Amino acid sequence: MINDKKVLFSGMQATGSLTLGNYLGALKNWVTLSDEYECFYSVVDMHSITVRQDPATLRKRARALLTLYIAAGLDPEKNCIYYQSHVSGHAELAWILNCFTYMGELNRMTQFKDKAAKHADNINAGLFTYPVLMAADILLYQADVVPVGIDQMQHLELTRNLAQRFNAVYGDIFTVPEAYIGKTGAKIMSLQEPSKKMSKSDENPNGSIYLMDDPDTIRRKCKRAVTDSVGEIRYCDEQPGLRNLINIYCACCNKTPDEAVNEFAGCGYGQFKEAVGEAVVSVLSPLQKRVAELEKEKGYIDSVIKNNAEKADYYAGKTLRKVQKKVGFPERVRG
Ligand code: ATP
Ligand code: LTN
Repeated sequence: MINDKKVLFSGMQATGSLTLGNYLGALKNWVTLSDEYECFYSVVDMHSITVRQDPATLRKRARALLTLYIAAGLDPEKNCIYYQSHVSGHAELAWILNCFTYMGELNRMTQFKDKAAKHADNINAGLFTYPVLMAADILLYQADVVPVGIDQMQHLELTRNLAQRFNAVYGDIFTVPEAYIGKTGAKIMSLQEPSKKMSKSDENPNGSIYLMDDPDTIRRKCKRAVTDSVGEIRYCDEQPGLRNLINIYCACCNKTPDEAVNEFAGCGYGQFKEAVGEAVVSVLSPLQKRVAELEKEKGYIDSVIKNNAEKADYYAGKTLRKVQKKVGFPERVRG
């Protein structure tokens, strides 16, 4: 607990351009939760270098992501918005947790298997131990809840196991976190291959709507989305493309699938796709405007970066010192 509130932690990588999936599956929920919890939202740049990055591009994207957090409605006075690499406790706790993680556990991680297959020329140890760094992110702040998309559940399960394993040996040190999966938008699929999740690293740009896409591009991508030949607006597993569009529409308009199906009963796919396009535009246009405004306020963003890194470092340090003492590191001599 911090200030009598439960603690929430989440993070996003600054790799690639963020998609509508990232927004509806993560950012949008973050904003809803930000009043109820004491929140830490990190730009997890240390995770990003598990895949080779161009330094200048990474720096630029990290700043753009931090700005986007604020533009999406997270107040940096109330929410701790910071760069992971500015708080050394993440790496320090990750090392200790590495020594409590079994190779077999990491071998089972599907994200590792996927990324190793994609980057066969660079299967580095960081890619393998990535979930341990993620566990450190969460446990460092004694987070109670972690809003993530379904794809991150396996990593969260590992985090819980590590917390319980550590606590079983040393007493109640870590809060065991719970995942928070939003009701709508938990898994937005590719517009071109509805069996695959919409991803910022997809090679086909028509499969994803990027948060910075202009209105015409958004409308065009929705219009071209893959559907089926049934020709009837229904929300079912047999029509995965359409179901995905309904999910997108509902997440953008805060409606339920039943409401959407009723609203478009008897309409053709073309008409529905147009409505989806407009719904997405109405969510993304204001967001893009706020990003453009914030980009001009350099001094303000810099102060957010500085103040929140200090705040995060303070809370991280508290947990880290406890953990270091428990595992037997000698206390520092101060003064
Ligand atoms: P990549 O595919 O390049 O690995 P990504 O698009 O999956 O990246 P992440 O940085 O891994 O993005 O995810 C950031 C957050 O967005 C996570 O909480 C993740 O669960 C969520 N997320 C990502 N894609 C989707 C999606 N298609 N639908 C719902 N949530 C998503
Ligand atoms: N692994 C996550 C990003 C991430 C994260 C975290 C999410 C890193 N650390 C801590 C929640 C909590 C991803 O790839 N989406």
